[in-house]
Amino acid sequence: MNTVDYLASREDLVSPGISACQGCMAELSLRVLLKCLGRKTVLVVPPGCMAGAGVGGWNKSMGVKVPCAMPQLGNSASMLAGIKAAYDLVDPDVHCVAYAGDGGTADIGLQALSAAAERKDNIIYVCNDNEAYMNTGFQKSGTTPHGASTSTTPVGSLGRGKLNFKKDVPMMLAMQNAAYVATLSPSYMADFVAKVQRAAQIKDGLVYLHILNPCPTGWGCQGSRSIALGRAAVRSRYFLLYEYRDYRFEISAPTRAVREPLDVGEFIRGQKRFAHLAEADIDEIRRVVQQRWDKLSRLAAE
Ligand SMILES: Cc1ncc(C[n+]2csc(CCOP(=O)(O)OP(=O)(O)O)c2C)c(N)n1
Ligand SMILES: [Mg+2]
Repeated sequence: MNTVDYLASREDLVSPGISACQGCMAELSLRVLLKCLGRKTVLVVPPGCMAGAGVGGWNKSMGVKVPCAMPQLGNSASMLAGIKAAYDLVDPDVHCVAYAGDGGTADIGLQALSAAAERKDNIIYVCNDNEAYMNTGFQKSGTTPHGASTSTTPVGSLGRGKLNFKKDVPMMLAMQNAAYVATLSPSYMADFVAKVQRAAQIKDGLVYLHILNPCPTGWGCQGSRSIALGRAAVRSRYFLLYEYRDYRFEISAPTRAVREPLDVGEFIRGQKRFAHLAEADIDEIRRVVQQRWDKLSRLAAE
């Protein structure tokens, strides 16, 4: 069955009326994730855009049609590990899933996530990476890219956006030998669905899925461009699609297909958070994009 027919045949487990922004890819990714995993899923959604949009519930009603709890921003993985331990006594096939933002993953919740990977807790931890603390007003996170203007890395007489480079959380989890690590983009749905289906089969430890979800409100672009931006991120090798399992890296088909990458400027231009960047700044981003690609290519060749 092709991806469109498959998704059309699956139940949408997210309520229709949640209040995410126009063009929010985090909402689309969550809908697809839950379509693939099905009703035998328990969700934790820490504070962030998705909880704020009503996924965790609003005015005594639920935002999703599966059990959903809101952990603290820093303890999604440990709370989920406890939930999983309890469900294992009843039904080990229930998927215990976290859908956490990049701030809650790369910064505040990193210790809990790393500990769950070490313990080999059989949970599915999904990072909704929109590259900043969006729900609270666009503060810089560990995964905000170099050069991006945010409310805590503003552009002015003292600053020109974020100075440091993006933390590479999926690579950290791979180096910790999590059971399955994958990077996903909602702009490449067939690849996205295949990875979630694979994740659902893993029984021997922590699954970490890292999704780059364009955020029109925070990135400063039109909602109608989200899918195209996600595609440009992959085609410029700004965001690399790959999987890790059993000490092996495999570059995924959409990234493998990029023979002549788009210039990363194609991804950057048109986003207000990068509007101040000069060509020399973009060169710096090009250099790191190339380094990351070279590193992944070497790892996948081993
Ligand atoms: C320990 C702690 N610090 C700060 C907050 C306030 N807070 C609530 S949501 C949020 C933003 C989270 O950002 P991210 O995890 O990237 O999710 P997004 O909003 O981008 O979806 C913050 C800082 C909190 N709830 N807990
Ligand atoms: Mg975020």
